[in-house]
Amino acid sequence: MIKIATIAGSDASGGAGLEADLKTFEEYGLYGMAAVTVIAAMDSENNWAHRVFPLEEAALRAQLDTIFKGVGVAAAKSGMLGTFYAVELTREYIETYGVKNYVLDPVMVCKGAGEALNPELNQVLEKKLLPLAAVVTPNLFEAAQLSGLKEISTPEQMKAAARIIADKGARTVFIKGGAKLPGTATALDVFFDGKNFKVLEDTLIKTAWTHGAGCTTAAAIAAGLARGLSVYDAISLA
Ligand code: PXL
Repeated sequence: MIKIATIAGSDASGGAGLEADLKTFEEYGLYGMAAVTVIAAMDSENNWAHRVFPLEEAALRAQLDTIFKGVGVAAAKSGMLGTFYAVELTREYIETYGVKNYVLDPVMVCKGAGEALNPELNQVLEKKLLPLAAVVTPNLFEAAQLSGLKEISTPEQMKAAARIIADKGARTVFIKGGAKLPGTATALDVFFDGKNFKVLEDTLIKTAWTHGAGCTTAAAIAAGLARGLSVYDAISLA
């Protein structure tokens, strides 16, 4: 079977994180593996705010060793990393094992949280992981963080951000506007491979059930790459 791994947080609710990734890998008929970086849960005593419990460094390294040294992968994705050592270990394993099909989901915020999880950590992620990424999949908030642009509220601004992020090293940038672009009548995302832009538009589905949409999208892109699709086809199918 074709093998694929996620380096991500566990979301006890099953909607996002590695649970969403593994379900997505299964839909693509792949053999999925997971290295847990943090355990995320929602606090019933505090308006269901997210609580994040990082795993210790040795536990993460042991999992990465099992996956990359022991089994091997056709593709990998990373999601919520949560600590500086998780960023550094991800860099080390993706680089050491020459993983070309690496999708970086630069998780910086959870839906409803509103604020960046940790700005310093985001800078390290940008420096160490962007240059290794076959595809990086920021939402509008993450695209603003990665590009340094203050506001991204039009397709033109999405394109400007994509160009800046590509210049920082990612081979392909896929910015998810989704339903978030102000005044949008469609779900609108922007693809940029360093040369060509493509705007992907589809019907906007009005729903509150969007928890984990970003994780699922990035997992589906990685799964498409593992199956041998071109980057554009993997993104478009995702
Ligand atoms: O959707 C972002 C996200 C990623 N990873 C984990 C999460 C969440 C949001 O809840 O819990 C583990």
